[in-house]
Amino acid sequence: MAVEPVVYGVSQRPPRGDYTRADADYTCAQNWAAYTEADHDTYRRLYERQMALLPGLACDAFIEAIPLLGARDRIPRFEDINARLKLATGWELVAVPGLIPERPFFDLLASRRFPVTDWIRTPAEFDYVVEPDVFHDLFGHVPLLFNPVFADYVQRYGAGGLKAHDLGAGELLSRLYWYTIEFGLIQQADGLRAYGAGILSSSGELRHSVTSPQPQRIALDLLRCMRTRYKIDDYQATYFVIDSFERLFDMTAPDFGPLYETVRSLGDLSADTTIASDSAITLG
Ligand code: HBI
Ligand code: FE
Repeated sequence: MAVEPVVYGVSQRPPRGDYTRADADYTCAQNWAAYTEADHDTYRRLYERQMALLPGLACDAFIEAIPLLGARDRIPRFEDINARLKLATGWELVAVPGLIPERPFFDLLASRRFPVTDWIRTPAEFDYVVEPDVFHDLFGHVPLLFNPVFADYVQRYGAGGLKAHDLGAGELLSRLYWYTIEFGLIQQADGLRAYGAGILSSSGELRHSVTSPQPQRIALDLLRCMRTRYKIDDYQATYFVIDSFERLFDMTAPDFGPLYETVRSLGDLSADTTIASDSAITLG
């Protein structure tokens, strides 16, 4: 059964992936043989460039886990990573043709299956690709799935997403995903570091998010985060900072139902707004 592709963000641009090869749950097989030498070379060059940027900017847990991705000079086989990942945290990677609708996405996360887009950007998109490709998903998201506490947070996020979807609060919960799993910062003893996949897989935003005086950085507060709209095609104006994955996991223990009501009553905030209750995190 062919599934309907999903359109991401504000534009009605047709998605990149071939959704005709996806099952009803939107997963497909990673057609590793279909990758060209140019595809593998693009992965190798992206990997080498990003690895050189990590020291002093990426969080320790990410740097420790990166070698677990295995192949550095070609696109890894998801099954090779799964052999290690399942043992570490019970997660497994599943291939998808690209972005998928909220409900199947949350369904996969809730069952510890992480959807990894299986196509890679063209050489012309080396510096920026609009939709997440296999490099964004593998390099950005997968290493921290080897961290037990973070892996539990992502699973709990998925379970919460299913409830949010049924409450019509998917957009509010997607802000939490955006400002933690995609663009989150963490305060380490030796300074501010990135843990969000969107930052860790970006050649420009990694240094910007951790060192630029331009964006604001505020301590993660669930209510504040869920009120805050985000931008999908520019560096973030606001980064939310946690002090540990344990605190992030603990914060998401309560039922979010009442929180959604409060968010709705207080109204949304634009991505670059500052409010009096913000706990600002300063650089250095
Ligand atoms: N689909 N494949 C894929 N990857 C994502 O990260 C993703 C998605 N669909 C929706 C989505 N993310 C976000 O809107 C979530 O917050 C729901
Ligand atoms: Fe992502």
